[in-house]
Amino acid sequence: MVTLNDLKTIGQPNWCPGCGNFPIWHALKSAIVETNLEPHNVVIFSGIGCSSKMPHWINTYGFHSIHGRPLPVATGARLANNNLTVIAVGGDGDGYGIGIGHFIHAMRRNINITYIVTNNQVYGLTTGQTSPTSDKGFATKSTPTGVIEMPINPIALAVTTGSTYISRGFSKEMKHLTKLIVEGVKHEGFALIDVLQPCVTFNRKNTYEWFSERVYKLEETDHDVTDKQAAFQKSLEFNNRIPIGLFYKETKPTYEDELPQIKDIPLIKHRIEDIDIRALMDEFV
Ligand SMILES: Cc1ncc(C[n+]2csc(CCOP(=O)(O)OP(=O)(O)O)c2C)c(N)n1
Ligand code: SF4
Repeated sequence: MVTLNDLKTIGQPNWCPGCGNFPIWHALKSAIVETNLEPHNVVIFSGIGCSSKMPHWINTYGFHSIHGRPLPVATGARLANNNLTVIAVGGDGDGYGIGIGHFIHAMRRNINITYIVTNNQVYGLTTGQTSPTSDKGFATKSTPTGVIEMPINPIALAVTTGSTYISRGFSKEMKHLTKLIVEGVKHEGFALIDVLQPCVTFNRKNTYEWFSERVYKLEETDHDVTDKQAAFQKSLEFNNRIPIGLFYKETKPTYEDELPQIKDIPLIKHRIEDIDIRALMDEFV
């Protein structure tokens, strides 16, 4: 049995005291323990940002990539060895800004990756600039008179671009978040877990208190997680009431399932001597 102790690293997180990344880190480790995933079969990919330092502090395999690129690197790993559990982590700037193209294409491919976005609605690591999910009017050092654009709605985007597991967690609800991650990891296909993650240093608007006054759990309503239209309707709620929990879930073949080359045997197990290329050579040479 895997324990939390097995996931301990020598270093400890250096996030600001009270940062919403701490409960996400704990929830991810608890989810690995709950699903009894052996650390050597798990790879956590990240981009660049405060939350992207996470792979350094969980004793699985990890890859701290470049800004906005955890998903393409994770996709490569998953295609090379689809026996691995592949998890990607990054901020809203990382995934919904510079990396948004990768986000959309990973969802429409339905590649089997769990993607946790620590959505603090600001750039934390670079000391507090506006992000793609900052609320309209939010004033930062990069937008001193307030953001003009409408924020990206990641849940709506996920519903319309084919993600087969779409959820939102909240840092203050760690057990609830753990359950979302457990289900996301077990899900066969692309799983999005967008997390409301207070940045206590650079976002003084979307605080723990601000979210606590607004969040409610979808599972405590009559929301039907198989109803795409209902999921889209719910995705539009982000004002006085903010839903958390599972918005949508669907079963369909993953990208890997549709590739006969790797469906049954992972690419890394193919032996070059087993591949007969004579017919191909005859055709082209
Ligand atoms: C190509 C590139 N552009 C810009 C940067 C500078 N940069 C580093 S982190 C970051 C944004 C961090 O915000 P977010 O992704 O939301 O993560 P957080 O720090 O809030 O967790 C930026 C713009 C970079 N490292 N690489
Ligand atoms: S700057 Fe914000 S996101 Fe980064 S560690 Fe501090 S509180 Fe967390």
